[in-house]
Amino acid sequence: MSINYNKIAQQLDNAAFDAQATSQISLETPFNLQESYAIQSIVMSKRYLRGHKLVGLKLGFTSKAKMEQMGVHDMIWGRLTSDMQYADNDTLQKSKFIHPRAEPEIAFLVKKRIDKILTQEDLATYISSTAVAIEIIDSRYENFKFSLEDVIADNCSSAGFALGKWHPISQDVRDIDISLKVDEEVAHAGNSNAILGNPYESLFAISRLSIEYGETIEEGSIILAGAATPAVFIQPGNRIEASANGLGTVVLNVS
Ligand code: OOG
Ligand code: MG
Repeated sequence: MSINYNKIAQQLDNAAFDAQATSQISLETPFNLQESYAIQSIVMSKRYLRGHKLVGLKLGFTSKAKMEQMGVHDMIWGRLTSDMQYADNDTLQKSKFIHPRAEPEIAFLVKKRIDKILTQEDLATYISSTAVAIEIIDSRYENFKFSLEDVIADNCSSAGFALGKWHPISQDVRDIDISLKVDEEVAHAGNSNAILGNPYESLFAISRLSIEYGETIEEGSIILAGAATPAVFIQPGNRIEASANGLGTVVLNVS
């Protein structure tokens, strides 16, 4: 059976645009990993045509906590665009989303276009800074239920993010406590080493994947390493705060 990539991409783009959940695609039309990234590319090209700019990449399912929460088994990557970015202490309107969830993340800022698979020795050359972040994920699928292929096609549920203050990359982000508070109560707490052993591994992984998939990572790109803890559903009135030892905090308010 041949797959209509554009039809699937349109279905996902409509769901995001209308903030209306859609049915899980793979249940009707099975597709493989390569095809899921091809569909993600088409979804993104529709967003670029609406004026959204590519500002970075994100990894997902880099921790056991996230894989177990969502019932999947492998790392995924997606794209971050300009419209997704919120300032620290901004307010986001829940009605623009379907069923948004928040998770604490570690972010990196790219200093030099990445043209090789990075190793620890390359960090200071290619990465300028690191920060704590909140990621907002909002699966376009009903009940946040998907296969690995479904979620990749849906740009890995990417919907928003806010960054704390940038710190120099010399600030070590290995083995630090990271937590998410909702209305002053800790919802989830974890350790940054839950992310692939340590968050730098996410950088090494995305440098490899970007070469594999032909996506360049330009200077100034933001990279999200993937959540170390499960995500929480957010509701109007919530104040969401992520913190990481040595990196400070970042806040999003929900209206
Ligand atoms: C997919 C996004 C996963 C992460 O940090 O693991 C992700 C999802 O859970 O809907 O962003
Ligand atoms: Mg994430």
